Amino acid sequence: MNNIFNKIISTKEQRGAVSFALIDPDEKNDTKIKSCINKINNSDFDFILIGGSLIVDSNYENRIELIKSETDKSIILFPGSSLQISNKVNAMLYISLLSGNNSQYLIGEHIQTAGLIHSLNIEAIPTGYILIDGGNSSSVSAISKTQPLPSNKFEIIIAHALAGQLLGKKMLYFESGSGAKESINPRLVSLIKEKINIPFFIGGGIDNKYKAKELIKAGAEYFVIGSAIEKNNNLNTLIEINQEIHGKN
Ligand code: 1GP
Repeated sequence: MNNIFNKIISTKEQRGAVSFALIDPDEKNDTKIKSCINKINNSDFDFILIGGSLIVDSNYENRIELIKSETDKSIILFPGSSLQISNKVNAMLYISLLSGNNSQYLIGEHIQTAGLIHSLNIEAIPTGYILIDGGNSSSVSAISKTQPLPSNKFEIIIAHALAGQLLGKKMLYFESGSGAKESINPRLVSLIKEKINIPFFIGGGIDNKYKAKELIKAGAEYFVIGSAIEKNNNLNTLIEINQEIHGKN
């Protein structure tokens, strides 16, 4: 059962690079969900990721339903915890937080829900998640009670990535945190490309075409864009970011 994983890879082969629009199914976004999906549908994103740090109320699953009803893009869960597991999606990132050494997010949450995921028959994509300092404090760090890796310690970051690859993860995710001041350094992206041979997401703070361009030049192929979608009146920015990602400039 690798339908969505295969679709991600074949999208990369067809389009050069792949963009993932991240929506936080959070109460604060209730008034915005429709306009966010509208922008996502009209700016050439390839997939939708749904996830956030918290579940704040009982409407979480309803919001997933709403997102599904407003788009024909495949929807992938990017869960902040095992409480967010749902079978209303096409697949989920089975995320293991490799940085920070908190066993709860490395393996604990996974054990609690492995039986559930198995019985719901959800496609789970094993993903090693590596949090890197983005210049400001992040929700991931606060919730997981872990420190991000220093952004200038490339060797340490690569060691985490290699460990993830050796452990058999299908993908890696280099995260600077939602709304990061500094997104992943393009020089780090080039080094990851040199050392790692599994596909990897980059996310956090990618909010304009210039950042996307630098990251594309460095060899990034799987982009996650969240906060930029939530801002008002920015359809053009999203179109421009996707033009860079999909080589239309
Ligand atoms: C957060 O990497 C994602 O988990 C996206 O970050 O919200 O800054 O785009 P932004």
